[in-house]
Amino acid sequence: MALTNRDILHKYLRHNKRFPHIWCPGCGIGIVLGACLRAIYDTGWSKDEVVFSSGIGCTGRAPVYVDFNTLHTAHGRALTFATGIKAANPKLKVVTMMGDGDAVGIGGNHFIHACRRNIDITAVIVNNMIYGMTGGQQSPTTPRGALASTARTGVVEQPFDIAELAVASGASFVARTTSYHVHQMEKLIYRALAHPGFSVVEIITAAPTCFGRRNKYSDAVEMVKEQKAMAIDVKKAEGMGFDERRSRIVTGVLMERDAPEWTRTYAEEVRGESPAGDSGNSPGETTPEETK
Ligand SMILES: Cc1ncc(C[n+]2csc(CCOP(=O)(O)OP(=O)(O)O)c2C)c(N)n1
Ligand code: SF4
Repeated sequence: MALTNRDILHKYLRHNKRFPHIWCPGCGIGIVLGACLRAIYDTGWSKDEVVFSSGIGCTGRAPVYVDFNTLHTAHGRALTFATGIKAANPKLKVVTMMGDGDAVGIGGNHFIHACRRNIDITAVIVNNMIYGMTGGQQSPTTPRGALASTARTGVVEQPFDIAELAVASGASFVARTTSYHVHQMEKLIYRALAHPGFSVVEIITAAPTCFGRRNKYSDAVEMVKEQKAMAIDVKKAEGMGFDERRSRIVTGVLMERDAPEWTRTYAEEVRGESPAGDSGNSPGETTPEETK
């Protein structure tokens, strides 16, 4: 019998040892973590074959609370550790949860190269558009004009579009949603986990304390209502020009394609192993689709 949401959280959270958690009331990071756990449950993977890693930040705290093989590493280095683990043991299912600063600020170079390499890791990026843990400094995704502790009169730079950056850098599965769209979030994370290559799910996330308060949102509810209003499905956004797309949150799957996966290519071309090699979702192994 399938577990309820509550059972799934109890199955995977280190609730007896590590709680209470550090996240503010209304922060979307817990919503994203819950969706990750339900998606992992749906894959049928055992706790022992999952590696859950992060860098540093409020988002980076997530692995502390979950009962997989976990790594809480250095700011911006989540993908370097994840890459090392996947390279050493391609059978492991490696999931990395990062904040926007972790992923495309200090870790930006690692991010584009993980995309280019197309290594079979799932990157779940909580884009709350600010450096949360350190008190609200401008990040590479803070919108133009938004206030931050390091941008007292408003940000004067253009933000990165993380999902578009991932597509341009070569990631073979790229999707985006928001902390309002919880069911879509869970489905997209599941599809990313099932995808044999570097998969990215960017989640525009409400951070009421570090972004909302400074930018005059009354509460987290107002923030997620705005996400709902700004969201547009990727198919409906197809005819839009650059500026119009940038004024909305384009949601759904932006890229999904077959492409050579790094651990398989390495096994075949460097180690001389047979094409059926030992990458994460190799033929003959259990895939999420089979276990669903
Ligand atoms: C090398 C290094 N530089 C800076 C810091 C300080 N620091 C810790 S968390 C953080 C920002 C986190 O922002 P983000 O990655 O967006 O995650 P969030 O807290 O918003 O979830 C910074 C700058 C650090 N720990 N290590
Ligand atoms: S400081 Fe910001 S990102 Fe961190 S838990 Fe609070 S609301 Fe969330």
